[in-house]
Amino acid sequence: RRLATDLRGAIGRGELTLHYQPRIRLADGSRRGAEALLRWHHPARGSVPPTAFIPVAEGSDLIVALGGWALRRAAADASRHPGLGQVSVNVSARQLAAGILPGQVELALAESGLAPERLELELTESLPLAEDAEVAAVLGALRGRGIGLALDDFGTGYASLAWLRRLPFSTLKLDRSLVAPLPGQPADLAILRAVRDIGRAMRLHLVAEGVETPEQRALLVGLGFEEAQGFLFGGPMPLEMLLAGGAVAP
Ligand code: G
Ligand code: G
Ligand code: NA
Repeated sequence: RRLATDLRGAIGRGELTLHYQPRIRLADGSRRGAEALLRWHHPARGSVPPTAFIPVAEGSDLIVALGGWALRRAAADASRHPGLGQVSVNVSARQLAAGILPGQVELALAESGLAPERLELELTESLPLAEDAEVAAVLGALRGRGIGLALDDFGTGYASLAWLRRLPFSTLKLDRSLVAPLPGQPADLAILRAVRDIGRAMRLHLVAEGVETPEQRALLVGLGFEEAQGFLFGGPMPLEMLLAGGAVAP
């Protein structure tokens, strides 16, 4: 059977879960929040990695249903556990294009009673929406509600400066390909400094992704970065593990 066919029924059969990756403050290693990441356990296929099923879902409106489920689940988890901090949920451009995102967000907030400030939406430029004035209006309204908006995968070539300029982001997440070369060459540090300056000038939260070593952490602190995610602090993990302290920085 096709993966897409199985995935279509996965929500109803309760096969999806969320894992959470801690997002920490570099200054003291305290947890500021967590990114929700979908996990799919199929009875016969076993654990299907998101890199296998997200692209399949993105190929159709299936991602809209998955995204809606993730929003409701994450809001419910965050509402039940204030210690989770701000919860960041990945949003597909398709959810925006379908005009469904505002309703999904309002449903998740209303059902859970979560304060809008505790929700952040992560967007990556996977579809060419930047020209769409309607998208800017929808995102502006969400920001106006107090919901955070993060531009994800910044520096990969998909998440562009034009998007950053046009849309009301509150957070910039540096793709891990910018962090991986560290300590690296002078050029690698120059790029990070430039991104830092853009983030500061636009008053954005800057999050460095993919931090794996204490040396990388020290360099990022020295450059003035304030927040990070990465295996050094903890990978994606079940909620109970995160709440039990799996998030504490070394
Ligand atoms: O956890 P990692 O292997 O966990 O996730 C791989 C990729 O899958 C992430 O980079 C992310 O872009 C995507 N992903 C995970 N969860 C979601 C989700 O709820 N919605 C969308 N659109 N993408 C997700
Ligand atoms: O782009 P996004 O943040 O949605 O990607 C999440 C993915 O990144 C997940 O698959 C997660 O497992 C992976 N990831 C998280 N931290 C690290 C890290 O420090 N190093 C590497 N190589 N991957 C990471
Ligand atoms: Na993300």
